[in-house]
Amino acid sequence: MSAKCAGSGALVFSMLSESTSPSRRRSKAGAISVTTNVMSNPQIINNTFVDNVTTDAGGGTIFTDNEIFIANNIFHGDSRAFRQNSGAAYTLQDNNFQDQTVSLALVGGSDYSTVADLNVLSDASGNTEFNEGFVNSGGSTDADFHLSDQSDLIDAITCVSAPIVDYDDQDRPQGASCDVGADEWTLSADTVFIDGFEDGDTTAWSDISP
Ligand SMILES: [Ca+2]
Ligand SMILES: [Ca+2]
Repeated sequence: MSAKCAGSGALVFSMLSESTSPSRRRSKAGAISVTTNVMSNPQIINNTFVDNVTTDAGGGTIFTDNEIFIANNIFHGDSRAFRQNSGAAYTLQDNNFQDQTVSLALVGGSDYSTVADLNVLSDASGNTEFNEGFVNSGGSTDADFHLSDQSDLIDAITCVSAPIVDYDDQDRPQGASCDVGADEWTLSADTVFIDGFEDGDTTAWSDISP
């Protein structure tokens, strides 16, 4: 799991509206654009979005003119994760935000830059700003956006809205509850020591004899 998208078009969720220039629409939506009357209440649940920047100052990773339900997602490194347009009804629930360069969300014409401010809105709740603890959030060739055992997002949410399998086709939940994002964390089958000792990682071990 290492796909990243800079600029438009990781996934275009709907047809572009005839009244909106396609190029302008793509510049406003880093990943998903939802236009009016395309479908009833689309749901964006348990995804991991990384570096879906927009080229338009009024854009967001998700840009919507339509009612939308957004829950349990990771938004990392975007310019702005969510843009509500035209007063569209929305739900922002149990999403995690990190490293947005403009704001977390533009709602009702106002930018919200912290989850403390965002969660005051009646249609936003449980959103967090934890460190995701990705396996490797580095360069595009070696990035791995699975959760590591150090992630604060493991077992962080309920499973009420969550899909029953994760990105890896593993059952969800693993452990006590569901994880935020596309990956449900689990120990790999060949893991013996959680600190990676059997793979040669001795950093967690002391070389001082008792
Ligand atoms: Ca879990
Ligand atoms: Ca998994």
